[in-house]
Amino acid sequence: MKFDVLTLFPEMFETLNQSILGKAQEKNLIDINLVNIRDFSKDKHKKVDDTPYGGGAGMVMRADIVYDAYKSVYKEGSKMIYLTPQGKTLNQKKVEELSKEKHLILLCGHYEGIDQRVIDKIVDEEISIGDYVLTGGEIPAMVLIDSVSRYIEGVIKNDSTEEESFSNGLLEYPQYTRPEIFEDQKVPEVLISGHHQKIKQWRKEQAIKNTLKKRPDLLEKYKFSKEEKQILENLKKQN
Ligand code: 58G
Repeated sequence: MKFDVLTLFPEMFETLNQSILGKAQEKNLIDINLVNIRDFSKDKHKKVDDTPYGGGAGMVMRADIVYDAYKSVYKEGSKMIYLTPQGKTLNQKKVEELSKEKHLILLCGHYEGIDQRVIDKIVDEEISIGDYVLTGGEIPAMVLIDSVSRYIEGVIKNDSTEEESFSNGLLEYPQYTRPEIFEDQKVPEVLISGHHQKIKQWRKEQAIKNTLKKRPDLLEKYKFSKEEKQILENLKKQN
């Protein structure tokens, strides 16, 4: 998967060279290319923004400069995404969908945003990471790159994207590691038992219990198997 990021602040993306995404880049599983929009300014002061027509506070990024930056990376089949609070909220389903694209171009705005004419001309999809306003689209772009990269074959070990939260529609079961006793709390007995079938059953029960307690809204859409319905009924009786 190739990501081209159009931004005024490419240095902000250095954090993506760490940890799992750093490894994924070294292995060429993902390619993150940063394009500094300022490089496309023709102005001697490298200005990229101007005052809004009609008046008002702040500055707006110029359409022509953003368009030139876009043309430097666009190929047929590229998907162009603008990170904006006006976009559709990102969720795990959308993340999985985006992971099937070959080339994503991510447009990061700053100041009061970008001239609407270039957005209308080049953007395929507007995406938001939640209902709040940020100073720039860079952090949302990084959230998108991180979440999408986890679905690229080889980026994370094993097949853990399939079992985890939101992919199956439930929250995760709790995890434990050494020491076996921490501040008088023992690791649940079943996990040390070696009974794989029992462990599986217990984890499913914990996942449903967790979801019922913390995110009951998720259960409304969830398609329960017969076995899971039984678990849910038993949990409801216990409370
Ligand atoms: C209003 C305010 C419209 C994404 C700012 C456009 C981007 C939040 C998100 C903007 C963002 C999000 C300028 C700064 C976009 C531009 C950018 N804020 N919730 N801010 O994903």
